[in-house]
Amino acid sequence: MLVKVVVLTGAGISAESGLATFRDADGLWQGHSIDDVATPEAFVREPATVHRFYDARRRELRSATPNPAHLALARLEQVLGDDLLVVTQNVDDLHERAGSRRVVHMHGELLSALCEGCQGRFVWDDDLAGAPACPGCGNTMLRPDVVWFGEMPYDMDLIERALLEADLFVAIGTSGAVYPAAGFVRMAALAGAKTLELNLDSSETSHLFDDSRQGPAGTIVPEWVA
Ligand code: BJW
Repeated sequence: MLVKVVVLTGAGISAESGLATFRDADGLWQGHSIDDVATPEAFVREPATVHRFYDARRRELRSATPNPAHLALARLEQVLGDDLLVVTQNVDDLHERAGSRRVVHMHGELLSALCEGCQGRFVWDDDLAGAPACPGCGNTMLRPDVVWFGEMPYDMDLIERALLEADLFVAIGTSGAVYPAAGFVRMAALAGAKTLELNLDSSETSHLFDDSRQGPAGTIVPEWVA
């Protein structure tokens, strides 16, 4: 019998594709902490710095490719179909490029721009600093379509419904430092799901999982899927 599986991914799954995580190494970008570049307050205070951070990551994403962990999840979707939902905290598009179709980007997407004037969204794969005005309303205050601290993550209703129905919850490459994603393991377990963590090392929430396996995602995710 097929089981309903919810997979939560974090920056660790894209590390072997060459994209930096948030809290490994010194956790800094050009001397700035994540709080300096990933809050609405930072964008009001220093929009140019915030744009430089996201423009640099958009450029890095262009040369990144999916790794064996993304590919393994796409293969799993071919087996489970609609019974697999990937909820990613990542703003990259590597799951989609690997072939996954049922992906929820709870922290938004790097290749989307959001207009603070009309709340319109449009595909944007170039630098946002100096970008043209919003095609919808002409406003020039465009921002990356991502979820910063203090903002509500996207699609929470859909995610919570999937967690309540899941037979298995798997977290891959996430430190468990940021809520509400860090609370998903408790929610799924309380609703009766088995829980599995696949991470390079122990995370802040490892103790909450039924099983926690350590190693690089590019190795341990394909092993789990096989
Ligand atoms: C590998 C690997 C390899 C490496 N293989 N693994 C106190 C208590 C509870 C909550 C709060 C609190 N104070 C404030 C809050 C709320 C706040 C929060 O959680 N703050 C914490 C700092 C405590 N959260 C929010 O504000 C959120 N909104 C919210 O809560 O709204 C209210 C609400 C209420 C009720 C329900 C729902 C909502 C919004 C959070 C937005 C986070 N935004 C960011 C930026 C997104 C845009 C961008 O990408 O720039 O999201 S911050 C950043 O952290 C990014 C990530 O998605 C997120 C999580 O990071 P992640 O993915 O876990 O990465 P790392 O670097 O932390 O970890 C990588 C892991 O991979 C490590 O464990 C490595 O070991 C591992 N790894 N290489 C496998 N090769």
